[in-house]
Amino acid sequence: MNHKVADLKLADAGRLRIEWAESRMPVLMALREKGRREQPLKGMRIAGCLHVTKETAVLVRTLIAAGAEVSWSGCNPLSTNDEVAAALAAEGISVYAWHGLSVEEFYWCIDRTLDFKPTLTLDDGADLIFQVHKNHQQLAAQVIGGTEETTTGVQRLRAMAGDGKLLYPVYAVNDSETKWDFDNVYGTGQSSLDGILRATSVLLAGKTVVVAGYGHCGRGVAMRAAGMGASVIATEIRPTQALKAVLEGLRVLPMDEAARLGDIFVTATGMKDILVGRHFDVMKDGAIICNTGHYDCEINIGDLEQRAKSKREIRQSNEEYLLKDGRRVYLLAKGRLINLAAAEGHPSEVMDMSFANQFLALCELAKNGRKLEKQVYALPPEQDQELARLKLTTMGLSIDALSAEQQAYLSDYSAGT
Ligand code: 9W4
Repeated sequence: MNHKVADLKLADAGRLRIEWAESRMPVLMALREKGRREQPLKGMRIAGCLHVTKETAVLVRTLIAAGAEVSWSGCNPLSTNDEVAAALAAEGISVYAWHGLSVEEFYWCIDRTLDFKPTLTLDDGADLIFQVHKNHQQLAAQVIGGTEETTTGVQRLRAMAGDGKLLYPVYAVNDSETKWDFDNVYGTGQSSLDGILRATSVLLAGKTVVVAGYGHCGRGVAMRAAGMGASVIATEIRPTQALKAVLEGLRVLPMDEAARLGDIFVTATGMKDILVGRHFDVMKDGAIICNTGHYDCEINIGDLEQRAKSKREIRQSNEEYLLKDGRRVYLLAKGRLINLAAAEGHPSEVMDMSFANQFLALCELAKNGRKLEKQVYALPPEQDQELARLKLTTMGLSIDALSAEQQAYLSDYSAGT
C-alpha cells in the first residue's frame, strides 16, 4: 500500500472540496494544462511535506500532470483535511497524512515519502529537508534540489548553508512577492475576519477593532475590518509602521489605552505578551480577543485564567471567561491562529499564487538545478511578474505596456528634464 490516511470512505467528499478549489485556482490550472503538454517534471520523483488541504491537492494533481511521481506527507498534525487526504489516496497518489497524528507518526509519514528516493523535495517548515540531512544523508546525493514555503524554514536553511551543511540547493518560495505579500495581506486579512465571524457571528459595523502590530498581516486585518464598517485602532512599536497606520486613516494608541476602547482585539505581532493582565483588567464587558500572529503566546492566557471565576465554551472556537468582577471576555480558538483554527486559512485564490510559485520553482530545479550551488536561492523576479500577469489574464484583465519610444526615453540620460 502506498498510502495511510484516516478513512478512504471520505474520498467523495474530498473530491468535491478539491474541485471547488480547482475552480478558484486558475493560475495553477493554466500551468497544469501547459505542464500536461510539455512534461517539465517527467522523470522527477517529488517528496512533499505540506499541509494536506484542498489547495495542496490542486498542486499535487498539477505536479503529476506535469510528469512527476509524488509522495506526500502533511507538515502539521492539525492541518490535514482527512477528506482531501482520502481523495488523493483513492486516486492512487502516495499520501501519508491524517488529522491529529502524533510526533512519532509525523516522522514515520515523512520517512515513508523518502522511501521512494526523491529527486526533488518540497517543504513547509523544512522538516522533510532536515529529516534527509539528519537521518537519510545517503539520499541527498540524488536530490537535485528542494523548495521551502515559509520564512522560518528559509531562515534555518540559510543558517545551514552558511555553515556549509546544506547538501542540495533550495529555492526560498516565501521570498517571492506574489507569495508573501498576497498571503499576508489579502489571505490573512480576509481569513482572520472569517474566523472571527464564524466563532462569534457579531456585527462588525460600528465596532472598535484593535489590531496589534501594523505589519502585513495587521494591515490586511485592519483594511478588511474598516471595509466592514468597524473603526480601527492600531498599536505599534515601530514609528514608521505607526505613521503609515495614521496616514492610512487609523487611530494609533498604546495598548494600555486601546484596551479600554476595543470591542474586538486581534494580535498580529509575532511577539509574546501583547495582551496581558493589566489589559484584561480594563477591557469592556463582552470584549472579544484573538490572535492571528504566528505564535500562540501573544495573548497571555495564564493572566486571563488567573482573573477568571469560571469559563465555558459558549460556541465552537469561542470560550467565555467570566472574570471575578463580573465582566466577560471571549477568547477565540484558545489564542491560536484564528484564521486556521476557526476558518479555512487563506482563500484558494490566494494559495493559487503561492502554489504556482512552488510549481514553477520545481520546474526550474528539474531543468537547471544541477547547475546550482548548495545554497538557498530566491526565485527570479521575472517569475513574480509572469505569475501576476497570468493571474490578471485569468481575471480577464489586461494592462498597458511601454512603447518603444517610452523605453528609449527611460534609458536616455542625455535628455534634460
Ligand atoms: N493549519 C492549522 C494549524 C493549527 C491548527 C481547534 C484549536 C497553515 C497553512 C496552510 O497550520 C495550518 N490548530 C487547530 S486547527 C489548525 C490548523 N486547532 C483546532 O482548536 C487548535 C495551516 C496553507 N493553506 C491555507 O492557508 C489554505 N490552504 C492551504 O494549504 C494550511 C494550514
